[in-house]
Amino acid sequence: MEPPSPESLSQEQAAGGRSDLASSLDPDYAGLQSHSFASKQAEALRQTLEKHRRGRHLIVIQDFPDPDALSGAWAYKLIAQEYDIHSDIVYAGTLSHQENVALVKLTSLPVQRWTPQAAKNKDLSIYQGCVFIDNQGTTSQLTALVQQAGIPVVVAIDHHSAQTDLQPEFADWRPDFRATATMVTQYLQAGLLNLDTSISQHLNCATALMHGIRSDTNNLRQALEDDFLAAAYLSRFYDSKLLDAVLQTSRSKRVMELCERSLRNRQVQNNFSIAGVGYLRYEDRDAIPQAADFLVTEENVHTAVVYGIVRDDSENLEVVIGSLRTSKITLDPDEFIKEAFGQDGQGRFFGGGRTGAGGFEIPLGFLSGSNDTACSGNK
Ligand SMILES: [Mn+2]
Repeated sequence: MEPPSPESLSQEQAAGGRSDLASSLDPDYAGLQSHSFASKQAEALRQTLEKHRRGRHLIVIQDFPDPDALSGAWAYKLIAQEYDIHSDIVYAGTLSHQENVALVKLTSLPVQRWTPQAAKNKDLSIYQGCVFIDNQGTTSQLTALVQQAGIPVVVAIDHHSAQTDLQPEFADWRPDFRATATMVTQYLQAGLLNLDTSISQHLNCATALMHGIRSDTNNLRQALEDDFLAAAYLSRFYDSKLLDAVLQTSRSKRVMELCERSLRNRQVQNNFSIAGVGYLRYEDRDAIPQAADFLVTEENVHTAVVYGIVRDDSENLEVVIGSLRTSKITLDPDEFIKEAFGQDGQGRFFGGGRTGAGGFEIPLGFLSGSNDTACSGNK
């Protein structure tokens, strides 16, 4: 039997009827369908932004932001600026991946770290709205604070499968998309912001978006037509030397050591490679996905899972965190992780994913069986 093509897989995963319709049409027409959907979404976003003119919004990205989230949030901030909306991009965890640190530094990406402790001392009443980009609030420790402060969710733009029943004023969910950066680039193409290469912020943001698309599509190897079209558009504005500089950052010694540990500890069974790396420092947790990226390159391995234990001192608890990487087209990381680990007492999943990649985070109390609700939710 023929394995399903990436396209048909993504259509199966797609929400709503749009892709079902598109799949029955010829490829060119399907492209047009996607285009008109994108312009409809851009128009809806424009109307929402218009309503919030002169407001101030908080853009929340995941605790450990990746290039897709960082660049998508930045482009969104620039778009919102056109409507005199001032927004602050914040994350609660750490920028630990060396490439992400380089991206932020080299492009002067306007992002702020708000630890949950620091966030408690912020005056949140200055924000009339909250925005989630490349996430749905489930991967940020700031979500609870924002909700407690009663800040309404104005916009949510994401390509992960639905994680929660968040009801933003404007929602753009495209689980059949590889990258949020692609979705946001389509807003630019629809005219929400005209990029201008004489403005260095625009040039840098276009470069960041290019990096975001590349990194969420496995260097374009899993890219779909929309990603290539978005990248082609960005190619008019981005700075290839700057992107080169971001990509040339080297791995830290600790990342190398963790890759070595995962290589030593791995167990390969039925094409799955699984490695526990024991305890690691909180700020080194981005080494886990890098180790998984590495293990999945071994011959006869299609899926790698690397996990370790980090201590979250602010909450005084230990958390098992892990990453999954797969090249197996028929394995849906999101489904796999949700099925394997289930939900916590509040119905929140311990993890999720997108095409080819997924991650999870499980407080150790769950594994020791002290949380009965969570355990029963797993069955
Ligand atoms: Mn993403």
